[in-house]
Amino acid sequence: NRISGSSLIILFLQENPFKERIVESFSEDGEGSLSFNDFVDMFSVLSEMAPRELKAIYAFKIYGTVLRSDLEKTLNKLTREELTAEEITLVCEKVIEEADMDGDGKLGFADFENMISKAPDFLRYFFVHTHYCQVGSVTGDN
Ligand SMILES: [Ca+2]
Repeated sequence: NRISGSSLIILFLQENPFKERIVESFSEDGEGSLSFNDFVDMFSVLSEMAPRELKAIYAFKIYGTVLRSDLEKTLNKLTREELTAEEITLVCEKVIEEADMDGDGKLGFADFENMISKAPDFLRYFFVHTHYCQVGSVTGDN
């Protein structure tokens, strides 16, 4: 019962709090309209097979520099408040602790690259987590 790539992307765009920025990042005309080629690019970045560097480039395009408060807000939205405030704080602390190479307390491009090389699933989590939530298999996936 595999969901096709295009319906995955549509689900993802419907649910993702960053959808406008995501669409803008992939839109070649920069105005948020997606050509067929933009759509193909988007799917290849979202796929598990995408090179890490490409994922890092797009992650940084989409999310920009990430502060801990951004992470907390995103996690809250993505998990639909399934996690307690303490759990969210813990997860965010851990993410920053592990990923923040230069120790400035926020995540920049180098930190994204670092995160993705250490945990290739990290980005997948941000990209498709909402989808997995919908089909209820987020915990059963590991
Ligand atoms: Ca940093």
